[in-house]
Amino acid sequence: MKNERDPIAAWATAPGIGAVGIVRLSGEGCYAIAERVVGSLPAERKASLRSFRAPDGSLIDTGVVIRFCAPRSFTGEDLIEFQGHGSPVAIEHLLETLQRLGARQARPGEFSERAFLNGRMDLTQAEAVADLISAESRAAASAALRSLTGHFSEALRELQSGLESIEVEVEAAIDFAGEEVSIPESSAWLDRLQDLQHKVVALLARSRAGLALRRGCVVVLAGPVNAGKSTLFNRFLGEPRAIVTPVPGTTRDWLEADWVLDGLRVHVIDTAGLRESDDPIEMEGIRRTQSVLQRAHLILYVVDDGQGWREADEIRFATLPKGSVAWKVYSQIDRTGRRPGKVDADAYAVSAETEAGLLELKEAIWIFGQPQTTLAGDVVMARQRHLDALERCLGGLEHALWAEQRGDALELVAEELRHARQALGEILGQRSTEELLGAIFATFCIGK
Ligand SMILES: Nc1nc2c(ncn2[C@@H]2O[C@H](COP(=O)(O)OP(=O)(O)OP(=O)(O)O)[C@@H](O)[C@H]2O)c(=O)[nH]1
Ligand SMILES: [Mg+2]
Repeated sequence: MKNERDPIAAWATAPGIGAVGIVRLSGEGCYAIAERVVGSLPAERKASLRSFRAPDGSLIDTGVVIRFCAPRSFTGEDLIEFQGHGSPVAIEHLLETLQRLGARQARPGEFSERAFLNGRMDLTQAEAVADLISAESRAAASAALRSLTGHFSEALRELQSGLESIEVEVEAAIDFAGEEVSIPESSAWLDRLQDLQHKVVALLARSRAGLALRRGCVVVLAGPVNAGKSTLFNRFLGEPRAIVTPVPGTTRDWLEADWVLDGLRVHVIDTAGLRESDDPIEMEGIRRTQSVLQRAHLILYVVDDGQGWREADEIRFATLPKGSVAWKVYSQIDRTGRRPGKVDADAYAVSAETEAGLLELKEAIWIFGQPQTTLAGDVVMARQRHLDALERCLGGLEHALWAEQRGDALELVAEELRHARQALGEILGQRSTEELLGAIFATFCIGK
């Protein structure tokens, strides 16, 4: 993303009538523009009363002007804040004047984007600014603040430097291979690698909980074809949203809906049944199921009790994404006569047809969702892209460990470690593309 420095202006307070209306002006040459509106500028960070005037000398408003000098400003550039009366007419007039004098209307999120590009904050912090503004609960605001003040970035940087030091040792072992130099045993860094892996899993859990604060607790229904997932989905929502038929492979695209369960915001997703298939449409559906599973806080792995728990289910269940909780749900028990309700710690028996056992399952989901949406101590505000990158980081660490255990070449281990570290860098915006930044900042509000 090119680092533009031209002066930009925008309304910084919420649009509409208010006690105070703030306009921000930032970029190269912004002092000269501001001087033509208010006369002399006050000293740095000193609030002073001024008249705001149009080029023809007519009065626009009176208010406080504050000057921030680069790099000690929100954007890291020279910046002026005009704090006038909250009159939409006066504010529009002021903005029009600033534009006539050479400033450009800021794009949504452009102030934050500049703050990021000028190193005032990393990408997770810039995102946290937007998340704080749009937080719908105190818990969400508090998690956003935790990210904004750097808790998330710190944890990521710690992981990065831990990984870096392991990489150095692995590289050294590669360089000195075969020479008569004593190199550290691999067990020295293996332990640390495992330790890092646990830390990534823990951070993933904190981030997932943060995402839940924004989106609600995400529950995904998955499992083999014809298990009764869509029927259960419809029962949860209380309406026939998903198509249900006796044909295996009915659901192709995944379906999602918001479900309020006794005051708990749940985002529930129905997916295509999992099986070996040659049908390209169904294969695509199954591929999508796999990607949707990455978003889950809770996975309900549904099987038809009549078919029972099969070996393929065991394998799929064991390879569900780490960091989310998975329960087994034996469905259609009206046809098998199994006792409804809790089977064991993480298994439930239900009938979507007769609703037997549904109450217990819903209660369990409700209890599960609670810590995710209440003020858990160290939750950090996160976004889907953070979770995706953390999952990729974890994948890299796992591959590195496997490669080591299999006795593969150390070059392979080093390569996997590098991937893992790069994934962390992406979250912080250290390796960001113009497209990614554009997509992130475009969702911000204007003036932020
Ligand atoms: N008796 C009985 N039949 C059920 C129950 N749940 C689902 N069924 C039937 O089982 C068949 C498959 O149900 P679906 O809900 O479409 O199953 P699914 O898991 O979504 O299947 P796919 O979308 O193909 O993966 C349908 O004929 C349903 O009517 C149940 O609890 N009891
Ligand atoms: Mg279905």
